[in-house]
Amino acid sequence: MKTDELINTATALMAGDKGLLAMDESTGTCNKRFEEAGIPTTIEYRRAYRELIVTTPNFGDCISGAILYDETIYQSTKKGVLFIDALKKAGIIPGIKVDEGTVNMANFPGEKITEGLDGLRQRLEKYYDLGARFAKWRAVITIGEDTPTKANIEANMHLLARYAALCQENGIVPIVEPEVLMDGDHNLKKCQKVTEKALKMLFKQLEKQRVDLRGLILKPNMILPGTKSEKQASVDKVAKATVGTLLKCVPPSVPGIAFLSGGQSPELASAHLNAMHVKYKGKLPWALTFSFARAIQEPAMNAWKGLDKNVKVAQKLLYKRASLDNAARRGEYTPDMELVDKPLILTVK
Ligand code: 5MM
Repeated sequence: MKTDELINTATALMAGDKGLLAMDESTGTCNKRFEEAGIPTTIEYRRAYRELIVTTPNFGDCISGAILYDETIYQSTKKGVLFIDALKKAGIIPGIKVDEGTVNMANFPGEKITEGLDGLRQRLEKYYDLGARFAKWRAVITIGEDTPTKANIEANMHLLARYAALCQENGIVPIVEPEVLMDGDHNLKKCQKVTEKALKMLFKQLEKQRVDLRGLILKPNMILPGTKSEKQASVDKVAKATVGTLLKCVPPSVPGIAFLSGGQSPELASAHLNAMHVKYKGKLPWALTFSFARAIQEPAMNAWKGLDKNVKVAQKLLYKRASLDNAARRGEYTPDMELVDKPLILTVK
């Protein structure tokens, strides 16, 4: 195992106040977001949108790593620069989503299982040669009346651990993402209980598969009530429940935790991350940052609308969102920063 390389990559991904950008929407998800924003759902529009992202000026100030998707990793800017090279030039480590999405789990109605282990070793070798230094696999846990079942959690976490072992064999840092979905009317306690079960099972499976925790990053959900829950929780309560759960379940040898946003508004996702840092400054064994997709991209995608004339504004919005998340990681985010119109250069480098 290339232990030093894995540790160095994981450390670089967690550096300073930076975080990760998930830009790994599969074609179906990207098209769905485009439809909502009124953007044509063609391969060229997807390419142009990803070009807008990877050429955002000074994006490397705020973002340490960007997660690409198979379609995107082979694409280039109009000037012919491969996206992966544009990222590297900006000081951003390229990563790649390697799961092949979720399907219904046989015999377990309402539950999903992630596919993608077949041929993964060969795909990882190819992605490494292309320049990817980290990968991502997402498992989905659904809260319902009779779900999640133990069998679903166990099967998903086993797959995550097998994926992580293969990544490490190939010098690629695995991001393990067990996402407990926000869909439903469950309360915060239920989300906490399910997330705890999933994380405990995940680390059990990782140990069984002999995964080196020093060369891995966890991408969990925050602990939140379901989107349809009558009782929403305060920012402080979410921060406390989230960090409390992580402290219970995540060994200190894990170098970093990078949250997904899961459908929270960009503002709320920043506020939650910020509250965790304010409350637990200097008390956490791992780095705590963001790996958002929607909570970074949403304002920019809506402003772009698929038009060249909006590219600059969209890039400013991307930069602004990411730099606000940097501020959150420092525990310095305040909602009034949202009102500043121009992109914020908040980081003191
Ligand atoms: C970008 O969305 C990723 C999943 O895409 P597909 O469903 O199309 O495969 C997803 O894994 C994403 O990286 C994380 O969930 C974080 O995204 P959010 O929007 O929750 O921050």
